[in-house]
Amino acid sequence: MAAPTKSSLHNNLLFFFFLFSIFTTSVVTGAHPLDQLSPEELTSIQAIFTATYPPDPSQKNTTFHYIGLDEPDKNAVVSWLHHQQHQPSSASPPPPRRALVITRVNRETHEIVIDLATRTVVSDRIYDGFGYPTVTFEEQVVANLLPMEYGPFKESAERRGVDLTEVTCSCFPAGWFGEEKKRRVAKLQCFSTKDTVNFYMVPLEGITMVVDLDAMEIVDYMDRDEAPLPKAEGTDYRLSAVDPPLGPRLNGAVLVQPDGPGFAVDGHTVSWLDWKLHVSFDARLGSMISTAQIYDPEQQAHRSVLYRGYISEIFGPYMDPSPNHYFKSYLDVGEYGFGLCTVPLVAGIDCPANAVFMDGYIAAGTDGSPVLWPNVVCIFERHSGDVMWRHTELGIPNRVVTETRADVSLVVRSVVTVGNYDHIVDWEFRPSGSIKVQIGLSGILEVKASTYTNVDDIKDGEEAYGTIVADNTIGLYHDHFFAYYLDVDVDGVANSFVRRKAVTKRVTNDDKNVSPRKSYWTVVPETARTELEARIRIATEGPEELVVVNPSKRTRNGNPNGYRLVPGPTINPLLTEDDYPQIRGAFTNYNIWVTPYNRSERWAGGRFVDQSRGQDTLAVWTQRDREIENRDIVVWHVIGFRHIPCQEDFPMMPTLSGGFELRPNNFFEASRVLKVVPPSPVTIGNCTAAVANRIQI
Ligand SMILES: *[C@@H]1O[C@H](CO)[C@@H](O)[C@H](O)[C@H]1NC(C)=O
Ligand SMILES: *[C@@H]1O[C@H](CO)[C@@H](O)[C@H](O)[C@H]1NC(C)=O
Ligand SMILES: *[C@@H]1O[C@H](CO)[C@@H](O)[C@H](O)[C@H]1NC(C)=O
Ligand SMILES: [Cu+2]
Repeated sequence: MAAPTKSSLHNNLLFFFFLFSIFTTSVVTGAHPLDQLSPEELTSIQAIFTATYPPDPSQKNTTFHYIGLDEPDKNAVVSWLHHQQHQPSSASPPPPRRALVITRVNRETHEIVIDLATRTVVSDRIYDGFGYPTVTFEEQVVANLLPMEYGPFKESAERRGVDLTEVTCSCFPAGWFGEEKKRRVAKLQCFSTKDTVNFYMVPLEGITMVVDLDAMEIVDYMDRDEAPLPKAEGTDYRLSAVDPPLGPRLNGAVLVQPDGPGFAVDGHTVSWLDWKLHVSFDARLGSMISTAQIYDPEQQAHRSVLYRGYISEIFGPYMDPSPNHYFKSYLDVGEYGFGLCTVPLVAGIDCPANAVFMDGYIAAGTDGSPVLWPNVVCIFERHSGDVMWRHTELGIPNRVVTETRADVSLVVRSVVTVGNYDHIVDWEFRPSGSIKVQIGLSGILEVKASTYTNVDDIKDGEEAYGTIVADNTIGLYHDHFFAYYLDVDVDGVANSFVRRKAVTKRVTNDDKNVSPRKSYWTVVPETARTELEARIRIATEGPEELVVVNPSKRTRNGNPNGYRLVPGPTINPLLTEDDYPQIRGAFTNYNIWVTPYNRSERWAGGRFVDQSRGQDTLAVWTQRDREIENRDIVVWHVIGFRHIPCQEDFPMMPTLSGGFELRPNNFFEASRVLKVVPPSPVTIGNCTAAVANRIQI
């Protein structure tokens, strides 16, 4: 989000992935129709593609921008799953495995669907609307090197006293600012790597290039508003390079699970306690949770909760309108690919010692062969040190009753690094039946170089568009919006979205009711009938509880079975609705949207996001105001962080986290944690797990 992408950081990563690109074949027993494409399938797609479109030497080579599972028919997946659970002995045919392939050939974007069983191209559609597919790593690598051979840039670098061997450049999406003409371009800006790996803190301010990505050449050059090169000293974040004295020092700890992990992984299906969920990885969307169900011992059935959940799009507009920065308004999922930008997790640190890792494969670039993306997802039991539930009872004469239970949950994590920003993406499943979704922001701030070194340097009438975070360094104001796709299926697909509004009532005294109270609040539930009735700006609308219910299923006490969405941090956009970035990021205009399920509507910012013109966003789809009552619905939750940088964000940012929760609401007859058996105390050899000591005072 919000970040220069590509860059030498990614060059190195690409190199790293190539080292891993010899893949192994494994036999997957628990195949699931939503499994990501396997390396064998990707290789087979490559062969089918080449057989159908023999290479034409007279033409420019094809580039693959996306290869992934073509979303199977939901009804077919649901009935396959149902069959698996109820008649596991008899085989049920899974829906056909199909791939969606997005290519560019001769400056045209193709959307090709390939059937893997019949090995045929089912359809090949040329997309000639606005917007382009995800930029490939290879394109970025090539584009980022263009300035090194470009005369005007070489002169600018020399004038700044910067050696070209100590320069790295990054591609930035160009966005759309009202231009009529279509041209597939990106912007380039460069940084100094002299004396630091944290080159983002040392921009060659004032230089912006435009590169035509199809012709792969620089077509526009600007060098203006030059500012001094900020100093590299103190920016390097590697422990080995941090200036002493270091401190404070942390003590170590170990996590051991003598009985092994409490979860099982079969193919891509994870079982833990009563939960069963599918975890997959997509080049565009990154990690995805699918067909999450919870076993209900009372009903003796697996009950559906979440058909699919993932980050559908992000929006990261920056607030400096000047020529070198105005275009920074990122839609990273569609522009760069959250899967493509997913990085290998560091065992023991990014994920605890008891984690299990999953790999992904990505096929993109000129070749289209599968490349292993190792350790893209980790799954672990979190022993958080928090309390799952407790009570101390002091109300019974001569007795004290204390019951307390440690909180244990199952976390599915991935890390997406888009240029400077790192996103820690967590899906946490709890014994209570709740799903907590969290995003952590870390990495490096996006800065611009400036003549300012002190707030007193900013004269009246001047704007810094950010905070002076270090000498000659401004951390620009910006927002981070995350649009989550939540295809909630509360015990079946036909659901409704209910807004339980809390309203103040005056106490009316009559003969039967005489109260000294003047007021109270009560609940007025409103079921949203159509899309426009379900759009919510949380900050400005009254207090309400948001619940997805299954209107045909009730508890014995008559309450509709539901799952409640406890919203995350929300901000409202402050750009005007006619501003180009906001037109493209219009899916952030509300924090909640509900749409009828439609397999084509999966990406909140549209299918082709790079240089899109905002014609294919969630905000546009919902204008049809379709019916959403008692049908298969999708909830879109847009959370956000307004980032006013501060000096503690320099030279790197301590993680800032926030999230939301999907919590059972009259889904079960009673608390789901009452009967959860706590873990036995752990003993290793002669040691017993440490128990906190009393501090003597
Ligand atoms: C096309 O690809 C082939 C094989 O990778 C390569 O040798 C050739 O130079 C490419 N042609 C163009 C025009 O890029
Ligand atoms: C499904 O979504 C696509 C894209 O927004 C739209 O063209 C189509 O009409 C939708 N189908 C239905 C039944 O709403
Ligand atoms: C530790 O355990 C071993 C065998 O399990 C035993 O021989 C030894 O005495 C124990 N040491 C202590 C300090 O309890
Ligand atoms: Cu930020």
